[in-house]
Amino acid sequence: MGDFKLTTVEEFEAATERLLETGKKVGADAWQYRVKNQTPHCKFGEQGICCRICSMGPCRITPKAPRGICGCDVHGIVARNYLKFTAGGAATHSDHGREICHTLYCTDPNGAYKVKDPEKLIRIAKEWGVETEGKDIYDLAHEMALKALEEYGKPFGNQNFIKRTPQHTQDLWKAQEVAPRAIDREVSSSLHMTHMGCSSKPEALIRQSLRVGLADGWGGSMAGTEFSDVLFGTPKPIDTEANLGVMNAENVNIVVHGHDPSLSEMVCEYADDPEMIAYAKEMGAKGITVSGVCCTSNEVAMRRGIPMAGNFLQQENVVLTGACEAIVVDVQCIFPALGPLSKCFHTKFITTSPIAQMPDSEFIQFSPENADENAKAIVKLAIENFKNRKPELVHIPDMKQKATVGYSLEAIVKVLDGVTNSQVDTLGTTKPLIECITSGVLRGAVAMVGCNNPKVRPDTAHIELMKKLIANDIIVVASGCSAQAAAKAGLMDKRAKDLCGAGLKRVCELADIPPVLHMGSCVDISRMMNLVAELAKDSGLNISQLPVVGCAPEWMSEKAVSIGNYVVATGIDTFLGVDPYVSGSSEVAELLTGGIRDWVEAAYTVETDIEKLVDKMIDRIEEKRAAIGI
Ligand code: BF8
Ligand code: SF4
Repeated sequence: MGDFKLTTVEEFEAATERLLETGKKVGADAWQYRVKNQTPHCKFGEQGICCRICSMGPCRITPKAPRGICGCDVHGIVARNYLKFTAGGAATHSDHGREICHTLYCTDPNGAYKVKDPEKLIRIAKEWGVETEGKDIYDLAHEMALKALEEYGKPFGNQNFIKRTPQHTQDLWKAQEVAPRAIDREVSSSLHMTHMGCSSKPEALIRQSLRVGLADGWGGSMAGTEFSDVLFGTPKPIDTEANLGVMNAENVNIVVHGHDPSLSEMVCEYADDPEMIAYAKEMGAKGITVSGVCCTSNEVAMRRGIPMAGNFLQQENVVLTGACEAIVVDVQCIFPALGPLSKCFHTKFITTSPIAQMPDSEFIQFSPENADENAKAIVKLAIENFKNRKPELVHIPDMKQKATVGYSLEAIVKVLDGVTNSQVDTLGTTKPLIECITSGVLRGAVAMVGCNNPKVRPDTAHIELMKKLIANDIIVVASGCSAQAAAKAGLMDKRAKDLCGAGLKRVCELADIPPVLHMGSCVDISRMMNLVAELAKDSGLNISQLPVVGCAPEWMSEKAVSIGNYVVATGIDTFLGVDPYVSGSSEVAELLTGGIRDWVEAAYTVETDIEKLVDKMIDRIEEKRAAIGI
């Protein structure tokens, strides 16, 4: 292994402690302090048994008060809260997808946004039955953008992308009435169902939770992923680095944070511009370093190799380095704390989206029409801020790992093609991967996704689970903050193959891949859905029969619950390390962990003990193998 060694969570924590010391000097607040003020949490909220959807309430359910004023029982209240939570997540992912479709509509051969992957655009157009022959690629892009936007409000029919699933899945969804219709309709119907005096039957509310989740996973998120690839290129394996040490004390540091690549792509573009680099030098810096936090970081890491400064609970740390000239954000998962925190330093906190406006920020509204000039203005602002640094506050932890990222479905199919000795021409199929699984070289796969959450020691669950899975010859595909946890630890370094069981190690060597594959941001969990759909079709199995499970051990957001619902509804058992506010209702908990299996052939497991969580996943994978006789 040479000098390769994983970075431990203890080392992450020591680095954070040192940064918090800097914070104390300037009177900065941090989530580590706020969490103490917020705990213990409200028990009613934790169990999901508080209802405040009408002004007769809030009603809280106790043994003495088993029903709200309207007569709703605890099961109705918990299920309603769960559906609202899911709808929030589905709306958020899908609105991101919508923005991408708008950007696609604004593509112009001479403009800021171009079509970088015309083949993919043509492939999706053919899939949707759109004539491509002899059409100018930009005309096609505009036509497809309109078609994609129609998916949000189509009056009839289901999401186009669900045709990618095996027929069995489509039949099941139809029979169970969970096939997703127009995206906006599913979100609206969910909010209609949860209005005062509508649904209070847990089965109906949970069924709609699956449906609105599917509108996200096979609708809005998938549009986000697919058309981002068309716009910015389909990711291919690329080398990068992860953790705070990617920031450079001698350079102007710009940190991009959020989710929508339309902004970050442009910022990266201008940060690379020789004119801007010369300007940075003029201002006393050696150059410009762009790094990222959260999913926008995943997007630009996958396509440009831009280094990842950290994940969700590390967002304050980038400012605490004292070396961040600008933290530029778009939407989602952005701490409002960044406003007051940046005021303690010289950092410019730049918000750019009308969707995410925050106090103590500079708002530079970003749109496809002004992308060029505003990205340039943002980069300039950061450069001009370099001189305002306080050298005595600058400390960047010397901590980073190498990572190979960029494993889109297309890339995975390509790299794994070299693994088996199959004589048939398997190019373009997942058959080599299936052979690895059926032969037992790989036992199965786990999709590790989701956030950090102070309820779990940050990153520990992600890293410990992955270590045990790969040691057991289970390949891991990761996205979102889970992927960044893996990268920070070193699990996306190809040398991590030495931590694998013999089978996975061999696959890593033959295919020249790390054991944990970075599949992108959270909307890119749609890539994982496409992967399992292809695996099922190529193997002749149902998705639910594949030895594959999903896991979100440190999740926190509404989006994560929406994801969980579409992953389960697609037929993949999903393991959660944090309870989704449903413990107050035995009926809802039972439905989610068991009853829905009768509808969609998969269900949730909630387990807060990490050791038990990983063992349960391995057991489930082995059960699935046994059931299909491999
Ligand atoms: O969409 S994993 S903390 S950054 S919600 Fe957010 Fe969670 Fe990170 Fe990306 Ni996903
Ligand atoms: Fe209370 Fe019913 Fe109103 Fe909810 S809908 S706040 S349970 S009266």
